Amino acid sequence: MKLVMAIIHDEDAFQLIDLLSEKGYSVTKLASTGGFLRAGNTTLICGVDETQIPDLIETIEKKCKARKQITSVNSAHVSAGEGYVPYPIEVTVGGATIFVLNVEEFKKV
Ligand code: 2BA
Repeated sequence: MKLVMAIIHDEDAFQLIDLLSEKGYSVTKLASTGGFLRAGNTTLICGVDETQIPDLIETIEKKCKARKQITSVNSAHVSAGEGYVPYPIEVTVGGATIFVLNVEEFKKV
């Protein structure tokens, strides 16, 4: 058995969960926060048989779009005595960041 963790955009979450449920996958949605943007995102966890991994990843790819987001970083201007001056940068987020982990044991009691 494998555990798939997919970090996705909040806006893609419910459409993807609907499609995964239609296909018979069990899925858990966690509210998460990206360390870089400090913005909310969604982490889905899904325990599946190894043979289901290609279909699961294809389904995630189908529903999760890449998006451009603007964030600000601080630039030091110490010599000018101005402290830190924030300036905007554009980053591409997603479609999805996917981890596939081995599951040692799976039980429902
Ligand atoms: P965030 O950490 O908020 O990152 C959002 C986007 O910012 C990233 O998109 C990437 O384009 C950019 N980014 C992240 N760290 C950066 C850095 N140190 N310098 C410059 N740009 C940086 P994605 O790569 O698509 O990641 C989307 C979200 O997936 C991340 O949100 C994070 O929550 C998660 N993630 C991505 N890679 C991960 C990893 N290796 N381990 C754990 N979580 C990860």
